[in-house]
Amino acid sequence: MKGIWVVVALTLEVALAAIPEETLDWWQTSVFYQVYPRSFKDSDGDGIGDLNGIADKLGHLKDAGIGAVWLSPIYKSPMVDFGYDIANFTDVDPIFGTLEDFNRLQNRAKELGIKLVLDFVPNHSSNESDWFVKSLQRIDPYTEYYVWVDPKYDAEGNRIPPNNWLSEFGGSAWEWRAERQQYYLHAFAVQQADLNYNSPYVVEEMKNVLRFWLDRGVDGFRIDAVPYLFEDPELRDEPLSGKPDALPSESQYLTHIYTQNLPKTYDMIQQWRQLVDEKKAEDGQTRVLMLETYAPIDKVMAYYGSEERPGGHFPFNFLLISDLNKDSNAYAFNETVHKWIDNMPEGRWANWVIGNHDQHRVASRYGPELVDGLNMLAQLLPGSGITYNGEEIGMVDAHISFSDTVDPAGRNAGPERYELFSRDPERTPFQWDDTFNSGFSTSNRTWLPVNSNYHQLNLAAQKEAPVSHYKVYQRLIELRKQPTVQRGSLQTYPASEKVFAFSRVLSGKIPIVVVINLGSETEHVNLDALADIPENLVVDVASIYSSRVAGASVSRSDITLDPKEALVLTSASQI
Ligand SMILES: *[C@@H]1O[C@H](CO)[C@@H](O)[C@H](O)[C@H]1NC(C)=O
Ligand SMILES: *[C@@H]1O[C@H](CO)[C@@H](O)[C@H](O)[C@H]1NC(C)=O
Ligand SMILES: *[C@@H]1O[C@H](CO)[C@@H](O)[C@H](O)[C@H]1NC(C)=O
Ligand SMILES: *[C@@H]1O[C@H](CO)[C@@H](O)[C@H](O)[C@H]1NC(C)=O
Ligand SMILES: CC(=O)N[C@H]1CO[C@H](CO)[C@@H](O)[C@@H]1O
Ligand SMILES: [Ca+2]
Ligand SMILES: [Ca+2]
Repeated sequence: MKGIWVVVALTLEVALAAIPEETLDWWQTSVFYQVYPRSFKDSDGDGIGDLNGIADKLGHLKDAGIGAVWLSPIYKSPMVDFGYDIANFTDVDPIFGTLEDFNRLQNRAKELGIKLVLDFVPNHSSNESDWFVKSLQRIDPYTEYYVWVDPKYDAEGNRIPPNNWLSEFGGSAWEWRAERQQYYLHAFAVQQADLNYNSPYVVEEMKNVLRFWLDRGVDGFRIDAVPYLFEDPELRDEPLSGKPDALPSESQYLTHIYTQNLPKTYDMIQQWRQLVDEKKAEDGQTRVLMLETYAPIDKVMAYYGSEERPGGHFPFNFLLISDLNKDSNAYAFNETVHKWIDNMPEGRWANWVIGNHDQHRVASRYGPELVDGLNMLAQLLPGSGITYNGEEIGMVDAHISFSDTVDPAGRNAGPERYELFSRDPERTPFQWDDTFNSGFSTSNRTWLPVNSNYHQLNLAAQKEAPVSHYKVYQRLIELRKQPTVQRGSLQTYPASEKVFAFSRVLSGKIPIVVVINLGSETEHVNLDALADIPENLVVDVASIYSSRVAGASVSRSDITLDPKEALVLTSASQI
């Protein structure tokens, strides 16, 4: 008797209400697909991906069922940080093409019904930008465009930076410029000078950047490095983090209480939201704002804003990256899913990210056998699904030697420690087929090497194969159109230490259950604790090494799962 009560209480505790019936907007029902332009498709044989290449390959995204594309930066840039160092925010870099190419890409996307979202990188510009060059010379209104500060002097009278702040890419965040006899701030590379948001000119300039692209018809923005917008005006030293494995030159050596998530940042985001909402008021079409905010959960949630002053449509949910890995058990998965859902302000929309161009690939972090399971989580938990290019075919990190390393975060760390910081392994070219350079480029030298596993692992092969990561992915995207996935309630259930399950239930609709064996042993579990799930279930889609096929029967009360097996179960043979 007691046991039953425990189960019931637990079930009530973890069930989350269904979303009331209403018309969901495009950004809620779409999958967002991040294209890293340098690595997607090279159309002109210079070894670097470009806009015409993306336009050529939009058919793939349509085939996969993608509703929206987010392009990493395509703007004019010296490419020190591969486009995140922007010299002109309203022009396309010649490496990627021209504004006309951009128009063509946009028209092609419209034809296919795919929304186009751009990366907005507000924290810094390239030091090669016109703005910086004029600021260096104190030409107004550019004089205060950047965070310029007078030097300090040590006991021997040597000039030193104004405080201990560190760059994300290693070393002091301050760079001396003799021309101004001042230091400027750079939260990232020396060539990425932080813009000064205390200058009303900068605030207006960056709003004009948003207006420029909105007027050209983009469907929204993904905003880069949001926490870094403002810094402590008193320039106080940051405290030591005490992290044992961080070197004094490395960002993690400090706790970033004076350089990240300052209160003014939230206000700036709300102003940008107001700006995109004004555009929406013209034609009723939502322009989305997605925010990149690596931060503690309360600070992340605050970026949703309030009902009166909304912030982003959503801050990215990086918990499946930051809080879990291949060793996490089912209780940790349960906690992590709840960490987002339970902390999210009421009435807001969730999202699930499993990778991007800054993180080792999901297949490498969790092991290739769990890729389908992770895609099931990202696509079938409540909220928007996000996919980084290559995740749909289970691409893995490539090994890149130090001499081939081009990422400043890796180069700055040096040959001993570069593998801890380099983001090159997750940025290698997309693996289209088994022809030269995986069909990415005809060049003899691609900007990063193509992963040598491309002969086996490529999209064309996965389209041919009866069972593949790509086919699982396609089916998951199809399932997202079900009302149960769009609006159903969520109940999570760690069925054993190694088996994580969740259900999505909507009254009058077919329920969906996902069950994943995270472990390396066979597991026997029952899912009787899941409410409103019938005893007789059928497999809708299974992870690729599963011995089960679509349509196979499974009983709720007695399931045997192979190591790493992941299943989507429903109550009908077809939905
Ligand atoms: C950016 O590029 C556009 C188009 O080439 C040009 O009109 C504009 O003056 C440039 N802006 C800056 C700040 O260099
Ligand atoms: C930008 O920074 C790099 C690295 O410090 C330097 O070599 C270059 O001259 C700078 N460019 C300008 C215009 O200040
Ligand atoms: C799952 O997580 C929720 C939220 O933290 C918690 O209340 C519940 O007890 C967890 N379930 C189990 C079985 O650990
Ligand atoms: C690439 O290399 C091959 C073999 O080394 C050579 O035949 C070909 O001409 C090269 N192509 C280009 C564009 O350099
Ligand atoms: C995921 C992402 O876009 N990361 C970017 C955050 O911002 C820095 C600086 O602009 C880039 O280096 C990262 O790639
Ligand atoms: Ca090219
Ligand atoms: Ca800043």
